[in-house]
Amino acid sequence: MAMTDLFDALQPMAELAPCFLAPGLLLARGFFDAEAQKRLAAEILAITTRSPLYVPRMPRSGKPLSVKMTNCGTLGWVSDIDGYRYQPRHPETGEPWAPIPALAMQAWRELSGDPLTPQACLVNFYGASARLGLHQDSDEGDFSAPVVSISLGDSALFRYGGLRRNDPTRRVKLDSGDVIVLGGPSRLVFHGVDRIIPGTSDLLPGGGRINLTLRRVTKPR
Ligand SMILES: O=C(O)CCC(=O)C(=O)O
Repeated sequence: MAMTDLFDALQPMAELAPCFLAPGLLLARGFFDAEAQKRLAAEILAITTRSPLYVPRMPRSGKPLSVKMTNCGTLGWVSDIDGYRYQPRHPETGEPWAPIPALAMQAWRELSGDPLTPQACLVNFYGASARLGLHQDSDEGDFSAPVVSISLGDSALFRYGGLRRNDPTRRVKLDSGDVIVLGGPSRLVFHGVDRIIPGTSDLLPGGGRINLTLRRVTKPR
């Protein structure tokens, strides 16, 4: 086989092989195939009928975020005028969160390297103009477990930097089915979503993007 043919044959595998964007920051492209994306998206949409998406607000100012949120798991992350926290019930309905879907748990098992199960799965919904500013995921009581972040629907421009807000940043496009893991030295890197690219996926009725972040919240006893 000529070198160029070999390169062409290996290219799709290379594109799908998980790769590190930085130490501890893993990108698993196409972790979920089209069928699994459909099943997971349908489960999340069903969860939003039980635990409706709501508009989170910034602590103190009460300014609304452009991303809508809900959760599944035993704990859910909420943000309102009183601050950021994890709680076992939906802030508007008062009901417990639904269990985390099995497919999301599969991503955690296969990619996190953590033997325990996540307690929280934050569900972010991005409409065409939503974005998420640069931040750290630091409200958990245990940073030994990574954050596993699943993308579904329209592609997003994901920005990541270092451990200080002013560290240089880079950008990577995340497509539906991609999974990112922030662990080890990258567990607390600043990251955010500059914007989504509307019309890049027909997975979600009406378009948009869903991101799921699985987290272990408390230290194991
Ligand atoms: O939507 C994303 O890809 C990132 C979500 C995120 O940064 C978060 O939920 O903390």
